[in-house]
Amino acid sequence: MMKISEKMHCIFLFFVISIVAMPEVIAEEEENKVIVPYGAYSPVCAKTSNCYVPNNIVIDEGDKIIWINGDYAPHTVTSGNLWSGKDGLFESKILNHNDRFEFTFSDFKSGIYPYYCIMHPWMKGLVSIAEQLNFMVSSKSHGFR
Ligand SMILES: [Cu+2]
Repeated sequence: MMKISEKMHCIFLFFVISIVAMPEVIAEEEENKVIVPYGAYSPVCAKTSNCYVPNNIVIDEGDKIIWINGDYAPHTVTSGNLWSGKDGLFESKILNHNDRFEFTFSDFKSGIYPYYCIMHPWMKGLVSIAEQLNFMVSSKSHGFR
């Protein structure tokens, strides 16, 4: 049998371990991932805008996005749109099943960047780069005190 003080010691250790282990969990969750789901080879995914999930990923300037092809058909992540074509900002190679494409949005202005798959014209996604709000600057420029 453990003494009460030993039990308390175990509980205390458990909390310490949880706190120490937590930052890693948070870091994992902060990764920006877009999945090409199984079935994106079919135009059905376009009906619910689910050819890239999430369909519109919101990031900050300088963030990295990882696209993963969870489908069994090959796909691409190509910036631009079907009508005007590639805009050359970012482009993956052909991604086979489970292939990844990583891109870091350094030196991008805030705004909405469309992309598509060159092989499946119904596959469209958006990258939205959030505006970097600086409260001090914006309140000064609006004359607040
Ligand atoms: Cu595709």
